[in-house]
Amino acid sequence: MAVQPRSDEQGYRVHSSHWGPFEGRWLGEQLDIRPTCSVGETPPLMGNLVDTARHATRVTQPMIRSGWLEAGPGPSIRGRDPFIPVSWDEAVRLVGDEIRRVIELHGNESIYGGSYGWSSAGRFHHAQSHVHRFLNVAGGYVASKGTYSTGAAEVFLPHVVDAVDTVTSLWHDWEAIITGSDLILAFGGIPLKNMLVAPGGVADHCGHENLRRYSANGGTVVSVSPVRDDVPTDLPCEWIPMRAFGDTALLLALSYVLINEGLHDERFLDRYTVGFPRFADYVLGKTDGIPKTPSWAEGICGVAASDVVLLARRAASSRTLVNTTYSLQRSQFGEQPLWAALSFAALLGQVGLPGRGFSYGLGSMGSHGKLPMAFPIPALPQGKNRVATFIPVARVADMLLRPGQDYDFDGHVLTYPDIHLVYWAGGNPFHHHQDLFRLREAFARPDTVVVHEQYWTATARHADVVLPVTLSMERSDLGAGRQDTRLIAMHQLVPPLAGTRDDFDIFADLAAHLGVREEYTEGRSSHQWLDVMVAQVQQSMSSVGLNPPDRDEFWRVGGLDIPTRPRGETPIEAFRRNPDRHPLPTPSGRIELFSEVIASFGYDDCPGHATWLEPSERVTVSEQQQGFLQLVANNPATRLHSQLDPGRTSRHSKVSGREPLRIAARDAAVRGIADGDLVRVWNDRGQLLAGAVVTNDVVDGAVQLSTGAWFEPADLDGRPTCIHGNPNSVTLDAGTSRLSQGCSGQLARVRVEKFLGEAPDVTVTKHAPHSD
Ligand SMILES: Nc1nc2c(c(=O)[nH]1)N[C@H]1C(S)=C(S)[C@@H](COP(=O)(O)OP(=O)(O)OC[C@H]3O[C@@H](n4cnc5c(=O)[nH]c(N)nc54)[C@H](O)[C@@H]3O)O[C@H]1N2
Ligand SMILES: Nc1nc2c(c(=O)[nH]1)N[C@H]1C(S)=C(S)[C@@H](COP(=O)(O)OP(=O)(O)OC[C@H]3O[C@@H](n4cnc5c(=O)[nH]c(N)nc54)[C@H](O)[C@@H]3O)O[C@H]1N2
Ligand SMILES: [Mo]
Repeated sequence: MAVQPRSDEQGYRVHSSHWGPFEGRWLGEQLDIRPTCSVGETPPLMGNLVDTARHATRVTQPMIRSGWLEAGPGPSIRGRDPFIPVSWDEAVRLVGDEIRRVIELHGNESIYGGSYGWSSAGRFHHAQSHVHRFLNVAGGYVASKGTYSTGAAEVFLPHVVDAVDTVTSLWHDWEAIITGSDLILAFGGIPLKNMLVAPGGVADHCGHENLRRYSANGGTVVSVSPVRDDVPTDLPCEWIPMRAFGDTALLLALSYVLINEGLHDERFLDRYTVGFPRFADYVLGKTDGIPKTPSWAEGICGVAASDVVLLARRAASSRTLVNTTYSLQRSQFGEQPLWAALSFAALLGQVGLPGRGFSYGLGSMGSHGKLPMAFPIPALPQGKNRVATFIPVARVADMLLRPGQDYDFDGHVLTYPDIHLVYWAGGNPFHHHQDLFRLREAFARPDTVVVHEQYWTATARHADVVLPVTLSMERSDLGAGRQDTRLIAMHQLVPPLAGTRDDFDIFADLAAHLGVREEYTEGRSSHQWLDVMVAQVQQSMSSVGLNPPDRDEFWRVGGLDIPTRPRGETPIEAFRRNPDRHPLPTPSGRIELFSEVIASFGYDDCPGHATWLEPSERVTVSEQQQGFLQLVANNPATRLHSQLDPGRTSRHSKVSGREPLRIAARDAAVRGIADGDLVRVWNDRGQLLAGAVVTNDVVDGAVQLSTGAWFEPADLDGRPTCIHGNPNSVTLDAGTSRLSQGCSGQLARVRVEKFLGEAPDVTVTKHAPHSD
């Protein structure tokens, strides 16, 4: 597996991205890329790097919204005024003075610096680390907690089984799965597109190969999903087309069959779980009069009752792994499908056997299923935040719209702070948040919005101050995923675009303006910080008995291999061996099919055991007959989120210039929609235009439209419309439940029709906004 990236005589140098390392050579306008330093398949996302470094949508100068410059800070509808270029000195003075003004008048608790987002892959030039470190030396900020990725699971899973990190990175590895199981019941599939990506990048793209080996070894992946290609179509995987939102009902019915047929493992349930009797009473209908039978579930999930019975028996007679992708919990009541899956896996009695039982997130990220590195890779320390107030990350619009209002979170009543200044670096809330037209209203509330961006994203367009930053490939950095095999020496490949600066240098100047430069930089330049981080890695290597290369050799060779931790006994295997000596970190030390703690909170949207709750966004069979469709807004195959949307791979996937929307042939036919047609997708919250792809790869009643098309709001026939196809124009902005308040953007109820009007051209991915 040791592939040696190198900087060769033809001018190729090593760099990395969230979708893995590559060698690049700058040709003046374009990048020539060789993916030779990663193992396995080349992610199509590489194509987006080729022609975007000098794209017309780059921000090339500090820009100030004219209304803010003229009228001064204050609430205002953002996203309309032209921008006025200013010098860097002027920009630093304006932003520095404004931060000081806000702190003096309203305190640090009026600055929102959560700044959620993926930014770029390097360990040092990591925008969030910098913005947090800067705001910390400036006295602190309101932070965000959790992620859009797994917000519900992060709060919920520790109550009933273990921390998300433990479950995703320590419970299961591919080798054990390949040899230890012969059936993966994959809720949300194991999508290849998602395994090409991880926060620190992926040097070893082994997902497809591992699934191939799994099949070759006699294993079967049964994907339960509204979309066929959530499992590789070139492998003999099975697809159970299920209506989205159907998992909880299906899993309760699978549990019903086990209990009804005496196939559940009572010995396991007695020894390793609590709450089975309460759960069983509910499943059998003793508590609410509704037995969760296969025919009951069929009415919700669309899987034939007879197939549910067969699937339950098959799971009971196989060496089974029940896997849940992140997507399941990124929708209303997202805690429930996870709890139902964990409960079903517990009934099967295989939890804690290698490669079997319950898993969360396999297929959602390139890191899962791999062993962690033998030692941690250094990161920029963020310092200490003196402000204790935080919000669950996906409650950002509520926070801005409802200062002073109380809300529930994980057994606590919290209060939204009154935010006057929003600082964002390395994220795109006008891509990632739900109900974007509502977010526009929310972004009208603060006095000032400062954004560091490389491109004129919708978030940059909704700022008062836009500070242009360098691309990852315009600077040097270090890159590594936590569960990967290599530390990448990320060489600068492209000269920085004139007018742009590194986030670090911008914050260093702002810190100087506020009199805290030394605290922020610790007297180091970015190159000196990189030297410190390389030295830390060298030290870690020596401490595990390895002989590290010296600094120059590291950069010359383009990286170094990092050993993984030996597998050993996993925490869940230890628990199975001896649950008294190795209890789970739950209140009972056992898997909780009923949680006294959660029940004690009294939340009707997250009761004490896995429960079928009817989501308001679910399209029922009768609503489908009335013309509603279930929108599946999943993560894109052609991009990472919204990053580099104008790039080659993303651009080529567009249909009639808009984001592709896949619709089942039958649903298209009744609407007179043909392949390539422009369609209008709408509900009460807003509408969007997309390009139709008619297919048999989505279940009837669903349409699939990935996230990430750059949001381009317009007024079309009096309705707020994204003319480019960002699904968050129509998604619901509400927490998964009062317990976790996670993002629930994956699924929405919409109507779709052929668009017959005059469609404005998409401009957001073509050029910068108008400036004076
Ligand atoms: N409806 C719906 N919505 C979703 C999801 C869903 O499934 N459905 N998925 C959610 C998930 S899982 C996630 S993680 C979020 C992702 O949401 P985000 O992480 O916000 O999305 P990105 O497009 O990665 O945004 C990163 C931004 O940082 C900029 N950037 C890159 N490098 C740098 C840098 O070095 N410095 C600075 N200053 N900026 C930089 C990029 O240009 C880009 O605009 O979306 C969420 N939204
Ligand atoms: N190429 C690429 N890879 C990525 C990302 C990206 O933007 N692009 N983003 C990364 C990030 S930040 C994250 S958090 C992960 C996200 O990982 P996930 O959340 O797992 O990814 P998604 O693609 O949103 O969803 C996976 C699949 O779940 C299916 N699904 C949707 N609703 C339901 C449902 O109700 N039930 C069932 N059973 N299935 C359903 C959809 O068909 C979808 O394709 O992906 C990571 N990987
Ligand atoms: Mo995510």
